[in-house]
Amino acid sequence: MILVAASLTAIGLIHLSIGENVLFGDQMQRDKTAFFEECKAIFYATDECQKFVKAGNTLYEVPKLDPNEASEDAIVTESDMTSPPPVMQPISETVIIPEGVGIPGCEETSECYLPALLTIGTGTTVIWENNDTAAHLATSGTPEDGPDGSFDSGMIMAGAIFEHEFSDSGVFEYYCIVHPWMVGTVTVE
Ligand SMILES: [Cu+2]
Repeated sequence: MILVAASLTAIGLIHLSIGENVLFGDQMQRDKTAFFEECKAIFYATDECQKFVKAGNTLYEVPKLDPNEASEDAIVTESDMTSPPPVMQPISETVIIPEGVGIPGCEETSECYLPALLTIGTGTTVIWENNDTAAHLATSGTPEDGPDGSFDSGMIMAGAIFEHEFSDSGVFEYYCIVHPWMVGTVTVE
């Protein structure tokens, strides 16, 4: 509710400032036109009126507003429209399979995969990196119910990696088929 109110206020302020700038620019133009009419009435006799009879100006031409005087809002809007869209960077997260997890014990502290609980956004690629001397897997599912088919690394050899990109949100449990005490969860938001 507060956020909505704040953004409504912000929109209101933006409208106000745009409105004022338009009025301000309009007023400037009116002033210049009035000044030109005064000069015309006295046949450009004063020094201030001489700018209307300089070379390049016709007698009936009102000098245009200097582009440098254009409001900052207009400049910002223009550059926003012409700037290229942001480039999406590939996002990845690494899960380490630590040394020694082929022997039970790591499950007591939930350290068979590091981190065992990983939360990512959709489109993120998770890289399992096997730092152990034995081969391991990262297979979606649970030791109790078996593989669920979302992803399966197959054997990740010592020193090798397995990558999987998570396109859909959800909670993905996984485990190591040959060392079923090794469990982890990827939560995709
Ligand atoms: Cu294993």
